[in-house]
Amino acid sequence: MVRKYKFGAPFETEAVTADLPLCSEPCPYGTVDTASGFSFTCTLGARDVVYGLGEAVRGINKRGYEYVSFATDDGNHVEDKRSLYGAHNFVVVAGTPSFGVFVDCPARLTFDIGYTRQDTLHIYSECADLYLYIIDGGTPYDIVRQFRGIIGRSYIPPKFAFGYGQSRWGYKTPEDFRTVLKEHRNTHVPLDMLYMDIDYMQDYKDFTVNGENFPDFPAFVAEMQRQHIHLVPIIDAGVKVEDGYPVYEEGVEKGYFCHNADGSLFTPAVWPGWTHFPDVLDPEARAWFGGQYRVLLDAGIDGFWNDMNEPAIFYSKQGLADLAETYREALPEGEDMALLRVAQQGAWLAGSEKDYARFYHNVGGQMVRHDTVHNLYGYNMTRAAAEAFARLRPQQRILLFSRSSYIGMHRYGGIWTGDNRSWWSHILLNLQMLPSLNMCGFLYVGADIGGFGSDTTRDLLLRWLELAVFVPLMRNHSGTGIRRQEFYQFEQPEDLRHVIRVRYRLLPYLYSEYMKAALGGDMLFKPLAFVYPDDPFAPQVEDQLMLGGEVMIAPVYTQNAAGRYVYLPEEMDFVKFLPDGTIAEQWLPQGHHYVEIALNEVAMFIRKGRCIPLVDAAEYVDALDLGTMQYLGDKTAAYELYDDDGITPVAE
Ligand code: MIG
Repeated sequence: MVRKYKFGAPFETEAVTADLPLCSEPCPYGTVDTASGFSFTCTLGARDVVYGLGEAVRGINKRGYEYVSFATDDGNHVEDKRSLYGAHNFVVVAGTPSFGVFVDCPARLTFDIGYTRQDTLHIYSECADLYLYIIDGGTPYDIVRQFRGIIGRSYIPPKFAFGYGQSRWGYKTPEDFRTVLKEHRNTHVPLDMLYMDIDYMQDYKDFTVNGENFPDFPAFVAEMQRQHIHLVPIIDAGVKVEDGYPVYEEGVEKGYFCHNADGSLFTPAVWPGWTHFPDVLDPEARAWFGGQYRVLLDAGIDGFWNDMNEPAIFYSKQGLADLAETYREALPEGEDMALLRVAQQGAWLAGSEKDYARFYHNVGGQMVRHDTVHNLYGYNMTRAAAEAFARLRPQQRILLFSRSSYIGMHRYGGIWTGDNRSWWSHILLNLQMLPSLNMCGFLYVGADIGGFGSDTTRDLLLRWLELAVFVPLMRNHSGTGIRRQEFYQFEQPEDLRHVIRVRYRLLPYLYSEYMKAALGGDMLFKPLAFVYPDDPFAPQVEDQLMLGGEVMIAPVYTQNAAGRYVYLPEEMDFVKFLPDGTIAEQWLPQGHHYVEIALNEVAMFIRKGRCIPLVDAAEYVDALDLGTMQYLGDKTAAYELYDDDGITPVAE
């Protein structure tokens, strides 16, 4: 059962699509206090597990730390980070009984999950204008499915988006892209997507292409398409301030950018230099901004990634003015002190709270201060694009994912989890975020394989790929200036080829399970305890996941390991894709096992009484041949395959 409560005058985030009556009875599972701000408090049983929060650090069980929903551009995803790029305010307390809490609040919100007191869940915000949803009835998994039922259907990407993609901040010229493609095709390493980072643009201007490097961009897009490659350009939130740039000029003229309290335009600096933020919370401005994607669609583009939409701010004009003021004040104290204070304040300029409280959105004629709706920006930037695609390309699915997000955005696009590092711990973090994201409706998700920051190593990349083989968004991406990490940069590239090819062998299965999850309001990745609710050990498993209805994954995520310990809640078929193309299968009984998994093997487990389809690998998704299908697992079982043309939008 879902109970909806209203406090104050909430901002309509449109996270929830179901039309629910307001509940007037007291909240059954916790104490709500709105005397000053909002506060929800409840007691946690000694063994209760708390699931949820989507994109956040730490484990599948979120208990024992404090998390803050405030979309933040922070590329240092260490354990004590309270905020990442998204704000996903849904948790499920698995106890007796279990219940779920969704706080639909677009301002800063804190989840103290047994942090201050180990037996207390405390959710609070300065903002007291919000909707609260309390969900109960059944297991944690049942509660998640009820929640998914009220927030609308998850985004469905085109089928090609389940292929492998190569990305790098630094690819600039057509030659750069051709080289990557050639390396893949020459050695038959599958590839469906090449991602274009900010360097394809003219001076970092959205919806422009560098004319010197790409004198005929549509021809280049067509050249790539002939080789079955989809180019996926990045779009940033900030629109460059530059006379003669039509997006800037039209946005100013029509009043579509965010403004200061005095009505002047808010001017943050991001990659293009001075920019304005399109006011995507205003439906008219949103439609206008979405319409800008058309120039790239018309060039043949069929996929995009939306970046910097927390929105990230390097500094603002007003922030610089404050800095100058600090400098002026500090000068009499002597040069050293002045420099110190200037340096300190300079470091605080990026993503500064002050800036987020300086600018306004126009929502139905009302001035809404940004920090009160901060977490909705990436959501609505992505919604702008998706709504435009529905208008401009009604017969076609377009690939779309975003860095920042809020629940509700899952209907419009996927997400990637931002600037991770080439750290072993980030393979595990990648795995642990998957079920949490799925709980919040985000199914088309993935992390930068190999790590965005820091120098990667061959073994790290291999192990990461061996997880990513199962993850919908499979993209190798890295930052500029660090070690290159395309598969062909390493010795014995045939091992990397083998792993990537396994993805394509499994692709019909993964697509089928993805579609079933999207159409059925289900999770693709589940914690073990969701599937085995009576298993006493399952709630403690933090490094294995159930995938779809048939599979369990348990990747190796430590360096120099020849295998790992794994827990089987029931008898399972231990499957290994060996580098020579053959498959080893071994039925293992319920219990704890040590399994050997070499660096160039992909391992997975198939549940008792289940089987999965498998096809021959191909170099791109369209070349997969379902005629080659065979089955793995229990050969007496049947598997119901979902398939479609992968491009026609699926009617709701
Ligand atoms: O400030 O476009 O997360 O994937 O390569 C960095 C350059 C901006 C951040 C994204 C990353 C991308 C990078 N961007």
